[in-house]
Amino acid sequence: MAFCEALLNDIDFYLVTDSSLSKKGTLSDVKCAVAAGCKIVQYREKDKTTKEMIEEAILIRKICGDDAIFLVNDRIDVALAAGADGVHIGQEDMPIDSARKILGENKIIGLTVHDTDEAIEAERKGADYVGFSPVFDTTTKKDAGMGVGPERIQAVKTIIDIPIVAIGGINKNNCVSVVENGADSLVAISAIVCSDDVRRETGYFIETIRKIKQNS
Ligand code: 3NM
Repeated sequence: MAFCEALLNDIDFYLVTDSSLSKKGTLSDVKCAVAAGCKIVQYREKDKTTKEMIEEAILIRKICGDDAIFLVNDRIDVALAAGADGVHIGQEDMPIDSARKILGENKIIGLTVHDTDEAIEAERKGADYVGFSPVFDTTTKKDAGMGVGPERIQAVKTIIDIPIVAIGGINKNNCVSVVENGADSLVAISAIVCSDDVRRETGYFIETIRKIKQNS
């Protein structure tokens, strides 16, 4: 957990996998992103069996090694079976206190929040970071709802101390506004996994985010 704590406070770009959109496959995407310096990877898989997920998650665990935090979306069973560093859960998934009981104190739990009330509650219940969503309109998650705009991140930033990871419709054209409004890190699924060169695109996001943070 020590390495996770250090990394969690120092993340720029956050990779979330999506095999349904990926051009070169999830394992290739993870390898390229980690090679580019991505420090956190979330395995998000909706189309595979539990067995397939565990097999793939074990491979991702190996790729991440000690270079990147490895989290599993929603599936605590898969996270434990693969030796992941934690999970990312949504408001409709297992409640955070139940997830904590199963995972123990040493694992990371990230929770998706949509407003300041949910963010306060997430921190109070022991989330290690929040995913704030959806910042912009997205077609990647059909039920995400309409984007609320990057300015909303500011309000969340002022009331919680844990890191904020922004998600939803983020791309190269709008990522600057997301960081300028207070996001510690951001996810861009389609902008990364649909590209021909995941390593190059990941590097672009990391460099852009770092520059803004250095100048702020
Ligand atoms: N969760 P893209 S939006 C996985 O609003 C996910 O909670 C969201 O994909 C939420 O970067 C989303 O391609 C998809 O817009 C984000």
